[in-house]
Amino acid sequence: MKKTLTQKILEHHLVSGTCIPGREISIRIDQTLTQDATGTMAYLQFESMHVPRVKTELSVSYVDHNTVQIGFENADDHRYLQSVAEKFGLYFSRAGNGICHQVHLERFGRPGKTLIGSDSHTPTGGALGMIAIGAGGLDVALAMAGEPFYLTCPRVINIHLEGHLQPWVSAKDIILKVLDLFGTKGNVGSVFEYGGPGVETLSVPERATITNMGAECGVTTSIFPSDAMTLRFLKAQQREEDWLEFAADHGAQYDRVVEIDLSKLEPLTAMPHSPGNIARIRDCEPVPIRQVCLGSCTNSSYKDLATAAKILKGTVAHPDVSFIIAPGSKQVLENLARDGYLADLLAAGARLMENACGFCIGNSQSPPSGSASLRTSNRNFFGRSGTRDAQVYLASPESAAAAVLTGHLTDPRDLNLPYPDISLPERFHVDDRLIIEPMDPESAAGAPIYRGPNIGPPPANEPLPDSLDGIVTLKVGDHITTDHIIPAGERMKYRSNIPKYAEYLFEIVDHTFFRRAMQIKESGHSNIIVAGTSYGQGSSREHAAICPMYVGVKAILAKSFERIHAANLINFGILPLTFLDEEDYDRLADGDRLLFPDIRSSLVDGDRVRLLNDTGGISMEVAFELTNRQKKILLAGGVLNRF
Ligand code: MIC
Ligand code: SF4
Repeated sequence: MKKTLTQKILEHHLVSGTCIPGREISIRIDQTLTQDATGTMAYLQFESMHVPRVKTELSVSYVDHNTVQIGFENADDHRYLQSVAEKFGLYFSRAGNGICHQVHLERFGRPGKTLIGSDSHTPTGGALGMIAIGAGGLDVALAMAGEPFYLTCPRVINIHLEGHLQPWVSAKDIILKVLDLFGTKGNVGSVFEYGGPGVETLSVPERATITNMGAECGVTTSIFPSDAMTLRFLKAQQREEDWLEFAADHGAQYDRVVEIDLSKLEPLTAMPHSPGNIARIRDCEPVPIRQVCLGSCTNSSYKDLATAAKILKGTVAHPDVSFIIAPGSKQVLENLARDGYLADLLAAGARLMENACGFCIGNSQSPPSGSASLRTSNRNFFGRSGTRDAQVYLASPESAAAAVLTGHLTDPRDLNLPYPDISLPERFHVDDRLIIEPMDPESAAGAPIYRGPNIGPPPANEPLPDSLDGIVTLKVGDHITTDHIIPAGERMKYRSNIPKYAEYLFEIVDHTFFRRAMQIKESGHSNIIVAGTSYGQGSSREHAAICPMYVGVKAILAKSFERIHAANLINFGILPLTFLDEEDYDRLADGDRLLFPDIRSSLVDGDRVRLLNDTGGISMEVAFELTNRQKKILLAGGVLNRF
């Protein structure tokens, strides 16, 4: 049988199950990555598994999210992470070396391998022809302990690229077009596999912009074939020995084929407040832009920044625009500096940030109140920038440079400048001295682990009780993102301190949530959250499950869930329940008392459970969409209990 690239890699790594779309399978994981904001918890969980050394081919711990050090918390976390990496056999990428996805692409990713990472943009690695999936930290900890990774065998959608991009249109516009076609929901359980003659016109970093933002569509991952372009990239990284040709068989069957003619694309933007809210820049109002941010883990490669540098050479940013740059890695920054592009950017007024997540996660550089910010990053959710009433637009580096010059949303073709052709270096200047290698097993045995006061214990849960007596602590609508559930930004330094971090649960939705939830818990009731569609979209942040668990949330009743978040809820023993009849959502209100008389036995025996709304005097049936393995985890009160 002719196979897709996805099938080939999955089947090669299959541990259990059959690769039939919709069925649960488990696969062997070759590589893992973590970043500091999810990593501390992942390693605390790994430690509690008592495995002396990681069992993967390669595991890397990155520090890129919480790099601003006001107070001791982040510094404590970094020190803990470094000591854990050295001891348990991981590579450690120090703060300053760059953002996990960009660095992993440059230095570690390999065609044909499997990678899971505790960050939702891990699929960036798919640009190298690997299966790279975002997961919760606990799943990554299990993979490091040698356990397989469970997923729903995906449907494979072929995105067939024809033609080639016109000047001023770039990779960002391709993925914005994909977002326009597929939207941000309804794609759970699919993989986007790119093919067609347009593929060979795209370099690996351009492919990475596309695979990175596939996460915004909610797909399991995105993947490109490994071809001559991949070899070229690996050669430039001085690691051509890692290359392997990998492609789908001719005539492979896809669940769906969607064609995009690259020659017809135009500069696009994702308007506030969703990456799926796509328009042609030409059709938009010329909104005044007060801030332009170039970089993050999307569009932060050498070519992205060099292109902007060439457009801006000899000019200076519009007086109303604050122009921020955050290169994806130290390698990008060093090469830009060596080739003169950095000087051009600085001369144009660029404010150089660390090679870290920074502005993307609202950790710094929040825009002025009520203003619009144009960013090349991947998310523009409400409140994420750190300024609640800011409007964030997402666009390409070309469009970003245009806004730097004009001070408003501008189609870069209207600049009437020659299009800057950037030739990529044959070989990048590569210096890996900010990556610390693991210790040899003998020295590692006696090596200490540093635990400053910000490092708490991993949180614990009890097994599922026979019945639940709960209160609806909060009822929310559709598209609740993990940014709504537990904010990042300045709160993120409490990632390794759950009791403190939990105080900020649902802060931007209802700041009284934490107090109410704790009162309900203390009164002996469970907390229950009622939600609309796509609950938990947006990130792999398992704190969006751990913190609710800590305050006593036992179930979420929603119209639908996002993949990574549903897996995280199960991992931490919170029941993800879906309405059988969506109209039942309207029959529940804040403060209602809900009784699930036989929750444990219903879970053991079937796919449904009856609940009584004691306040409204009605009852209804809701569904578990769970495998037997997931049921066992829930009965135990989470994966750690079961492990
Ligand atoms: C994000 O982009 O929202 C993050 C911060 O990278 C998250 C991970 C986290 O919250 O630590 C993600 O995308 O998974
Ligand atoms: Fe970091 Fe932003 Fe990328 Fe998340 S999306 S990994 S916060 S740069």
